[in-house]
Amino acid sequence: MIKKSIRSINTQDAKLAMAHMYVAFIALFIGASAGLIQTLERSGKLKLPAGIGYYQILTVHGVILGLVLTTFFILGFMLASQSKTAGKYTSGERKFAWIGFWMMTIGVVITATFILLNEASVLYTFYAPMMAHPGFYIGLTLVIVGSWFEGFVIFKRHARWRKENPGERTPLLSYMSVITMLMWQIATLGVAATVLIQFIPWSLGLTDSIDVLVSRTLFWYFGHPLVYFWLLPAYMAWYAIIPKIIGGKIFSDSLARLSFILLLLFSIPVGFHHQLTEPGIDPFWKYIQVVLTFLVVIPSLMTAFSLFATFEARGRELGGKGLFGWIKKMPWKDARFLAPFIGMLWFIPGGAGGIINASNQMNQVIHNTIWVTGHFHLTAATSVMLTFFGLAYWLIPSLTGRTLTARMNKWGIIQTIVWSLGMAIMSGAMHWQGLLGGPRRSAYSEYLGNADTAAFGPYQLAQAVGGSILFIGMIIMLVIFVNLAFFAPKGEQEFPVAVEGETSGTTPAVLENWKLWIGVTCALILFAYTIPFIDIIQNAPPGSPGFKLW
Ligand code: HAS
Repeated sequence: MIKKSIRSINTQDAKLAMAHMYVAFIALFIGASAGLIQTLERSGKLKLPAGIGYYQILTVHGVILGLVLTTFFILGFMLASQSKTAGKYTSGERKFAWIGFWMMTIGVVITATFILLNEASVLYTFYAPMMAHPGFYIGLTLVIVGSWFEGFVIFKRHARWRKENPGERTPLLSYMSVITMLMWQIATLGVAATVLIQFIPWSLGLTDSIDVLVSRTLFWYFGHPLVYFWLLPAYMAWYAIIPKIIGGKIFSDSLARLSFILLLLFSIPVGFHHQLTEPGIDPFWKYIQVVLTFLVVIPSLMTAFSLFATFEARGRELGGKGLFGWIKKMPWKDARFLAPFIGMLWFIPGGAGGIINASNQMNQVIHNTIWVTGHFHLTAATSVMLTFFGLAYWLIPSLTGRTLTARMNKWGIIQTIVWSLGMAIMSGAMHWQGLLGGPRRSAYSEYLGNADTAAFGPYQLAQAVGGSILFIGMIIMLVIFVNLAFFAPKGEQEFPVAVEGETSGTTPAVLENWKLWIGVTCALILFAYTIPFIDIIQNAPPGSPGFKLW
């Protein structure tokens, strides 16, 4: 008998979420292929043909993976989660989300075109005084404005749920989506300001100089919350989905909400920790932002505590004995669990590396070295990406009305192992080479013939080996994606959403007081940025004429 295809959420909403997934996985293919080319080029194993430059490939890699894959996957996942837990969107809301989706997609095409034409090889941070073609900035603006449209849909759906269910606790995944998008909307104001007020007029020739420090400060005002924008959806999965997959319950709904509130408060006023070595910013304000950075570590430690509690409680329920007996009771053969769990494990060294980065004195050692590249390949490209892959194993079939077969589950396990192995080799070598002073973002990384730096050879080679293994991991992931989207047997795949444990207590209503939390977020931002920003503008050196790439 042919099984019927049953989608786990409203069909129209599922199509909307899937549209995001298609773009995300095409981006994975393009971006990860650029990553392989880069490691081979850096290690001297490949000479790029046809005048293609190292920085061009690096820009493709950073923009397509860091900005496109993440944003599309995250929005698709959040729309699906909200539709599942708060209920379907109205046709008006859905239309608004589609407008956002198309704006983002057109923006990506415009940006990618100028990168491919080698007129925007400015990397994903597009630091002035490097100047790209105006099309690059215009495309990025469209991506951001499109994402705002989708953010407003998420806010609207949440508000509608509250109106429809007065006095009730809101669905956790919808609440978390609102916080993630609030953080994103507030943070992207910084990048929108620098692009609209500084970069676009400058690249169009309307102004003849740019204030470099203002542009970098506005970028990093956005850049740190950007990395939490990647992390928070992984935390959504860790808090609210993984407990269901292991057959357990959420340790505490209030703790989960509180940690998201703290991430909202502290992830924005910390951008200076990316600028610790930069002149022109008063050290006092760098110190204040480093203190705030250490505060943003707390919700991650709360998350680790909560996850341990969930795993241990479930493991003991299943008969696990002793301090670590629960580990044996986890569903290791389920790719939906294994991939995110390995992601969590990698977040322990990844997070420790972040704490090192944030410590001023140690930052002087690692800043602008390939250690930093190692750090974000552990946090973003491993913890977050393995969680996203783990989500895809059930999310894609549940959106397309198909099922995850035992064979695809096995491939998911292989993918997790391959990805971890590749990343351990590549990121490990990056960390080590960084400690020895190996620079990041340099096309001249080989140092052939230089007695001191020729020692980097083995590390570069290890990165090429790790990068090649990761490329294989990416291909396996794409095969699984295509199978789950188009070929897996029709049927119904569970959309796992956990409920909280009986002992977790009631959730305080103050956690849903948006005026309060938005107010405190703005106050903290004003406190951390107002005086140093005025300082930067008042004491600005003459603007830079810039270096034109086109
Ligand atoms: Fe970072 C640079 C500081 C987290 C990404 N970071 C970057 C860049 C990126 C990035 C992309 O202070 C480069 C930007 C560029 O291009 O220049 N980072 C931190 C700190 C944290 C941190 C303090 N970063 C992340 C995350 C990222 C990310 C997350 C992406 C997703 N980072 C920095 C600093 C720099 C920086 C400086 C600038 C460096 C420079 O000079 O350029 C913290 O949020 C980390 C807190 C995390 C923890 C870990 C908690 C562990 C958990 C797992 C529990 C495991 C379980 C399983 C339960 C404290 C939650 C256990 C099971 C068993 C069996 C054991």
